[in-house]
Amino acid sequence: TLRALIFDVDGTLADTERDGHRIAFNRAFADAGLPWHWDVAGYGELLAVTGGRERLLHFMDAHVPQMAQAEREMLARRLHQRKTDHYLHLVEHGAIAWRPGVLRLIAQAREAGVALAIATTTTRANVLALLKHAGDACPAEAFAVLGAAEDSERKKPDPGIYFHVLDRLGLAPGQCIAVEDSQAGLQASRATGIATVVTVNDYTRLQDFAGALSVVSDLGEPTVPARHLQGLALR
Ligand code: XBP
Ligand code: MG
Repeated sequence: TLRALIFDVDGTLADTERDGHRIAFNRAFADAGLPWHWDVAGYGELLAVTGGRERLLHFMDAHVPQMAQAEREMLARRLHQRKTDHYLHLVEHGAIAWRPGVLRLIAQAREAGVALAIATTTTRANVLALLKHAGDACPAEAFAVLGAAEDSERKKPDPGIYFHVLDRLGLAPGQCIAVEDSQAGLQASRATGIATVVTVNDYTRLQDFAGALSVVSDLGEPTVPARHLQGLALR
């Protein structure tokens, strides 16, 4: 039986990348007087590298190859901190839209006594800010486990964060369903054996989702009375 739903954050709970992380990176670059600008399409390619700081280092490898390694890492850390400040500001000011159906599914799971968890590559502070902005619809306390960047040495597609969350839930993979939006996320969850629903977005819809339980355009809204849907989704 289903005991827990484990949600990815970026791209799954909310469309955080294009209007959130990307903008925040660009603001951090501008603050530092750097001529870098990540446009919407280019950022899609950079998303192949998971982790904001890692993504930035990857970009810097190509754009400032002459910079010494230690200096490059220091600059990346500084820019990423600044980027996080900007991201938190954007979230707090409502720049980020929650994806369709997410809050409904969360409410249904809570009603049905199915535990909720988070398994993300981004930081705990970013997740808490996002949840805080959702207000009563999705309080942080609704999640039995909140697994974030701080909880796994490696980022997705490494399954570390999912192993951490399973361990903290005290559940087996077969008792959970994961919800992810990307190939890297799916690879991470599948490596632990958790059945995974993929809810695609503009950045991920052409990726390879072999092994997914199902691939959907979004988590949608019920077109039948909620009581029927609840039986279907959570049996
Ligand atoms: C997606 C990511 C994150 C974000 C940026 O995370 O790869 O790194 O793009 O956030 P998710 P940070 O697992 O939630 O899909 O800058 O905090 O890394
Ligand atoms: Mg994601």
